[in-house]
Order: sequence, then C-alpha cells, then structure tokens
Amino acid sequence: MDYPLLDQIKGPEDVKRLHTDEIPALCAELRQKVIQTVSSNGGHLASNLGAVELTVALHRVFSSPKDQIVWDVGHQSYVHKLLTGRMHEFASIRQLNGISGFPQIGESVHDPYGAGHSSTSISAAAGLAAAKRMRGEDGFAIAVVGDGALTGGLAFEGINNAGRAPENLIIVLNDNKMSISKNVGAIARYLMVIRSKPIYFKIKDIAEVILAHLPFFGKKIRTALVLSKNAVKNYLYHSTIFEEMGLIYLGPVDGHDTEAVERLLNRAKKVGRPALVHVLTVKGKGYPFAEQNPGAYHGVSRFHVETGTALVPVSHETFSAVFGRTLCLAASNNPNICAITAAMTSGTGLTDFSKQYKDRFFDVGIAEEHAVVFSAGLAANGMLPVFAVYSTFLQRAYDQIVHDVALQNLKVIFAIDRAGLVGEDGQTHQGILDVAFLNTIPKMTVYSPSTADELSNDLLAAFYEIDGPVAVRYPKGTTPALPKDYCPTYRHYDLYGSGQADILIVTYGRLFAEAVRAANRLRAEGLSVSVLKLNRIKPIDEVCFETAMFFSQIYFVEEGMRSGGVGELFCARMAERGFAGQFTVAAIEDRFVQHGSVKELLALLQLDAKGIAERVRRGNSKYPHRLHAEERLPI
Ligand SMILES: Cc1ncc(C[n+]2csc(CCOP(=O)(O)OP(=O)(O)O)c2C)c(N)n1
Repeated sequence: MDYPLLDQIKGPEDVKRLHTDEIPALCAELRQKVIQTVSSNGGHLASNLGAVELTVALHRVFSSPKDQIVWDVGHQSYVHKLLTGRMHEFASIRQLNGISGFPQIGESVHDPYGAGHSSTSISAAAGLAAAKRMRGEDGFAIAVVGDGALTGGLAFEGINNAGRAPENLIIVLNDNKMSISKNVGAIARYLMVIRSKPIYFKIKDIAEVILAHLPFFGKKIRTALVLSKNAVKNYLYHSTIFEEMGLIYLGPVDGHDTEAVERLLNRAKKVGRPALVHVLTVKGKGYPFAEQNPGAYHGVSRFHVETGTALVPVSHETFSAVFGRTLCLAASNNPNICAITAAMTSGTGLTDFSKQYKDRFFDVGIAEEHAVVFSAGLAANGMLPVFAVYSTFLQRAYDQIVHDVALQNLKVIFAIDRAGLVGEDGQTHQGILDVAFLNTIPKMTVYSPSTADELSNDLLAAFYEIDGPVAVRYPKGTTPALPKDYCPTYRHYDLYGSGQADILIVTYGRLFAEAVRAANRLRAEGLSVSVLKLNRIKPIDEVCFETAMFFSQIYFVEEGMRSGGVGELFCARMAERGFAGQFTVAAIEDRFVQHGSVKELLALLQLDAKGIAERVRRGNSKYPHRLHAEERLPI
C-alpha cells in the first residue's frame, strides 16, 4: 500500500505545511492506514475513522508538543500517533514491545497525558493548562472528549471547574451520538437538541462575530448582554449548558469539514476564555461496514478488510456469553433480577437481556460509580441487581462498593468480566487489581470460576445461597482446554490429583488450566504433584488449608497482584496453622503489565504452564528446600 503524503509526515509541522487541497488525500491515506493496520492487529477502528479530519485540523491549528492534546479514553488516538512521528512503528501497535493502543506519557513528547479509562481528559487538561500558566509557559491544553465520555461523572467534575480555568484550556467535544453503542441519558438528549438547531447557532454565531468586530460599542453591548437578565441575553449568551458553566461555546461544526473545524479551533484560541468546541462526526466514517454498524466495529479483533468479517471466529461460547445466557435464564424465574451496565451492553454479554427484559435493564452510561450506588438502591428496596462490569473499570467504584454496598450489607452481585490479563489493550485495561481490592472489603464473597459451567453455577449460588454482596469474576475469552481426567465438583474448591503427593500447586480462575498442564509435565518427569483449584476465593474454605497441610511444598500461582492477593493470604493462614514446608507465591509483582497477547504476557510473567513448571523445578533441583530469593515469602 502506498502512502505518498503520509510518508512525508515526520511530525505535526509537516501537517501544517500541506496545502489545503492536499488534506482530503491525506485523510484518505490515514483512513487506509488505520483500516489496514487494525485489520491485522485488532484494535479500535470506528472511533479512529470518525476522528481523522478532526485530528488533522487539531495538528494544523495547534503546535504539539507546545500545545498539549489530551485524548479522552485515548482509543481514538491512532491518527494522532500517525501524525506525530509514529508512522513507522504503527505496524507494531498493541503488540508486545510495540507502541501502545492508547496515549502514553513516555512513548512520545506528543502524548502529554496517558489514558485508557474514560472521562479524565477535561480535568487533566485543566491541570496541564494551570501548570503552564504558573510556570509561565506558552501553549494550550486541549481536551478531546467524546459524547460518550461526557456521560462519566468525572467529566462533569472537570467541566464544573473548567469555567474558572485559564484561557489556554480548550475542550473539543467530539460528538458522534455514540458511546460504544448508542449513547444514553439526558446529556445525549441535550446534545441532540443542540444538533437540531444549526440555524439558531449560526445566527448566534454571526451576532457574536458582528459584536466582536464593532469597535468600542461591540464590546459594551456584549458585556451588557452578558450581565443582563433579559430574554435577548438568554438567546445570545448562556444558551447552552456549557455557557452556563462558564465556557465559551463554539459550534456545532461538521467534523469532517477540516477547514470549518480549523476555523472554529482558531476562534477558540482567540476568545480569551476557556472554550468548548462542539464537533459533529460520524463514527466509522469511510469504511462502510463500520459506518453502518459502528458499535460492532468499535473494538475489533483481526478481520478481512473486504468482507469486514473476523479472521479468527470465536469457536466456543465466551464467558461473557455464558454469563448473559445464565442471567436471562435466572431472570425468567425471578422477577427481581435486574442487570446494570456502564455503557458495556455488548461487551459484557447483556444484549439479549436488554431486549428480553427491557424494564429490568439499565445502561447508565460510562458511570461506574453511579452504577454501583444505583444497584445498592435497587437492592435496598428488594430487587436483585447484577452489575456487569470489566474488572479494570470497577476500580473507580471502590468507595461505592465499600460505603454503599458492603457496609450496608446490600445484596448486589458484581459480574466482573475481563478479570485477569486482557492482552492487547495493555496496562490501563489489565484486570489484575480486583482480587486485591475486593480482598480488603468485609462481607464480600468472591468467586473466580475456571470454566463457563462453573461460572453459571457460581452465579446461581450468588443469587440463592449467599447473603450480602457477591462478586463473580471471570476472564476474557472461552473456557481453556482441560484434561479429560478432571472431574469438576462445583464446590468451593477441587483437588486435581492425589492428596498424598509432595507438591501442591494452588490456583484459581484461568490459571487452573495452566497449572494442570504444568502438573502433568512434572509428573511425567517423576515429581509427585497435585493441583488445588479454588472456586470461591473469599472466604476460602477451611478444608483447603487442611488439605494443603498434607503437602511439603506449595506453589501458589495467581493472575493478579501479589500484594493483597489470595496467595499471600493463603500463605499467612498456612503459617498460622504451623505449616513447616516450603511456600512460594508466583503472582504479578509490584508492576503494571504492558500490552501483548494474553499468551505472551502469561509467558513473560512465568505464569503459563511452562513458567509454573519451571518454578517448581527450580524449587526442587539443587536446593530442594530453598527458593529463589525474590520468590520466597517468609512464613
Ligand atoms: C471508565 C471506563 N468505562 C468504560 C470504558 C470502555 N469504553 C471505551 S470507549 C467507550 C465509549 C466512548 O465513547 P465516546 O467518548 O463517545 O467516544 P467514541 O468512541 O464514540 O469516539 C467506552 C464505554 C472505558 N474506557 N472507561
């Protein structure tokens, strides 16, 4: 594929140098490059295609890195990466040791602020803008925020303070009417109203321009209007919620008309107050499959460009699908069961539920804190709410789980999807903290099933056997292959192998399959190894500790943070019981985990079958009862 214009772009200065007539061709090349790369690497497609002209306009009007662009969520920053000197690394996006699929401080001077989670850009840009002022530095801080991200509470906290930010703060609202699926809530409806009145805003805009150009009187009239309380003022000023909050509102403008966007951005630079520029875009623009079905092409795995179909179709039912199916079944027998999502209907497997039980389904927008407290309210009045959420996005609702749910012992069920490593989305998205933070919360019961059947079983136990809050956490993807001689009991734990062996590997969740493979390899080498699989990881059944006491060496393997994880806890409990053998915890040490496939990352962390077997061998070779220093946990 040829990219004659894009190949010349070494940085934002080269984008500025292009003649206006060349911009459509540059945009076409950018689209082509994004489609081609995402089709082979997977990634975020529709949002990037919708932001092509906007990104080009931003780089023509502003001067990065002096002007700092903050991408909300950051999933739509691919075009920005292509225009800021990362064209030649772009083929490595989201791959192990390649560039990230999100902006990352450290990856480029053109990424002044990192992201992955939603609704942070306005606060971050306000901070950057204020710091520039205090340090006497030139330049703007520009938050580019989607209408979906604007549904998050943090975005409002940002806007609430943005009106008194310095004039070098600009918010660009990239409004495509879509979150991942259709945007929801009052703000989405409000933006519809603004969009439906282009003539009104045109007249307002013309009046503003005339006033600004009238020498002396113009300014006076404008000030008088702003200060007055009459109807004319309401017509011309403070006519949008953004103006009421102290921002200058500019727009709406067609976000695919680069020249028009450039004009408006240039005005925003000159207004002398924090401004919000409202840009209307089409998610998936330029790739018909994505334009027609932007939700399905928001985040994609590898696909055929010609047909739009996935290159590797999913062979088995995913954990998310099993969750959704089980929930529908349970809801058919229990009218109290409700499902709540924070803008992740499809990702969490709730599409069927949302259609079958419309009145019991709540998409609350990207509002995880609200989702938890709303669920608590439902539970307090007798409903049985299930909040389906990705592990990583639940992090921001920690206080709500503590203060609103657990403390009041309310029965909210957390269906925690994407628990453990998620792979290519990288460090902002790995679900490696939930076990450690849930472990700190009294009254919380936590299940971590290893198979889809176990997930269904755990959900039913959560509905009918447990008092108080329950979390059921499960990984991305499908049930891993397990050996034929494994017979699940669907209890709180399973022992694979004999209770008389020397070595015990203890684990839970997805790693059970890896541990079993490791055990079988080691058995073939003459070691005597069994695997204890925990299903309920909080509280751990006392029988598990009793069982473990019979072994001389215990290896706890965990796909989550070591600090605060189950392994440390298990180890401490064994110490209290006087366990005199050797105990090793293998988990994620004090670090974040970069992007790469789950398989690669598990190997890197030595948590795959090979790595687990290797750890056991190390513990058994030269120094049979000594462990590698950094692996040993004193008990
Ligand atoms: C806290 C949080 N919850 C959920 C997500 C998952 N997510 C990623 S992008 C997105 C939709 C964002 O919509 P919008 O801001 O309008 O951007 P668009 O993709 O439409 O350009 C969601 C829900 C997230 N990144 N962060």
